[in-house]
Amino acid sequence: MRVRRVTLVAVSLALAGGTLAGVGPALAAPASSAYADIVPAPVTATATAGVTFTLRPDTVISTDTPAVGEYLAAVLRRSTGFALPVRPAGAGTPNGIALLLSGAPAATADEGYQLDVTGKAVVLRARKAAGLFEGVQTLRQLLPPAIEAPTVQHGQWTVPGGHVLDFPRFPYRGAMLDVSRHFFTVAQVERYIDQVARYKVNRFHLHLSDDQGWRIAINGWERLATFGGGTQVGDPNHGGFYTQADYRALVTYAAARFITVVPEIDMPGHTNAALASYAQLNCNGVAPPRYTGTDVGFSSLCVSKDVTYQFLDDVLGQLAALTPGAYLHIGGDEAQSTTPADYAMFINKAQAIVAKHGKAVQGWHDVVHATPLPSTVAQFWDTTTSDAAVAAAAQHGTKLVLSPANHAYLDMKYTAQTPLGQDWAGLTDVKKAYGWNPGAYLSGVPSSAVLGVEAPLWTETILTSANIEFMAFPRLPAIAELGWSPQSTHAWGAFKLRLAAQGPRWKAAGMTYYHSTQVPWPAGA
Ligand code: TNX
Repeated sequence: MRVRRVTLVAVSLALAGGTLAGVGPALAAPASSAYADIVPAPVTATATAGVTFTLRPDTVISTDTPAVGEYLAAVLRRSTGFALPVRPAGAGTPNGIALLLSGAPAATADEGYQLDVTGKAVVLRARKAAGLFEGVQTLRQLLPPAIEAPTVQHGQWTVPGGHVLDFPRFPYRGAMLDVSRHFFTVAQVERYIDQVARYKVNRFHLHLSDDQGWRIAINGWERLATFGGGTQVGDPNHGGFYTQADYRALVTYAAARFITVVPEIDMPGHTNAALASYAQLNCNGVAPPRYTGTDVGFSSLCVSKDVTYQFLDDVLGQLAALTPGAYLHIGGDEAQSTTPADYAMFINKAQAIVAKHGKAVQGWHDVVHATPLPSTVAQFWDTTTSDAAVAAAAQHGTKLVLSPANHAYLDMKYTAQTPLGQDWAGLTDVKKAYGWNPGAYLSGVPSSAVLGVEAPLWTETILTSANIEFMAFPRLPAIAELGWSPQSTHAWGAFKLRLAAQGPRWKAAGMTYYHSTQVPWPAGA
């Protein structure tokens, strides 16, 4: 029998000379093909017409990477109710589902994978366990949406035949959650980590301290958490904090999803919770009251006191010991009550302390006004596309993570009617979230200076997991796709169709999302 291979993704279309804007229904993938619906868009994906793999109760997951095999089995068992035993990979032709660290092309590098689905087997190959994990996320999207349900469903669990070769455009694909303005429990954070992992996000930035609450226990400075953690926006009586064991659990949970936690202690501004907890951190020796409003830029650690640097050494030292990732985020944004000279001196000292504890600094892009160490990463958050100081730093070797507030901030309202969120950076519906190119965004900053992208979710107006999901979906997948997919796949017309196909998956998973009118969601999703 002759097998018809339909090339689905835009890369191939571009090679064929088609301009992406001109891709019409005739060239577009068949609506029925799940290979056209993968988010983020893969490098190449081809469906094999007439071929289907069917998951059965006794389908074996054979693998040389049990952690990823067990992860996949756990995802699939929830909704199928199947046993799906996980076994060591044997010699010979794989059948069932095989996850293998052999035979993947070099192009798959650290996080890429190759997926082949035939009538007999689903074979996922990668060079690293991270690649198998990302391939598993693709495999989930090739199964029917009900696969995402938390309880057993009746269904035909089929995967259409085909081939995927895939690897990321950028190494840094991040999501940030502000647990300071409102506190979120370990379970709530884990729920969000699971949701972002589906879209191949590999960094989780935790904004652990701000004016309204300090959220991590620090030995020797107990009041930071017990007093400074006792408030949140609009609530002087409730807050919360993570014990060091809680934080370790989050790091472990993320690591099992190949996500590195980037913890942030914001300084020298955004520190009222610390200043309220310890009078000696204030230049005048007087602790201010705790703060539950939403202003920014009014607080500062006392940059001229020795105790400030002892404090930094203790906090950053303990955080470094708890964090396997290479980076500690020191904030550095909106330090409006610190003079430029004091700011630069302070950031330089903080960088040295982080380095002493064996880590590198990530900071909001304001840190380029100090003297960035070669390892320092600057995270761009402004709404402009040109910033002379950032461009100069990039030319001198500073690497950038891009979170332009008018595209990537998940706390911006979608429309004027959105009940949650802010609008200082403008209204951001999903087309705008998606509508930029991280490789050519900032003038004077070459693509080679860009490590990747991050979607921050600030939580002044966000109180629940449903609130998080409403603001993150569908925009988080848009930012994740900008970080993963080749620029040649970038086309709003195709992306909105891929997003639409995610709706039923989110619904099956019990997630909340914003039904943007820009996306043709299927009926009932
Ligand atoms: C700006 S831009 C902030 C946060 C706020 C956010 C609200 C930046 C690094 N900081 O402190 O929560 O706007 O949208």
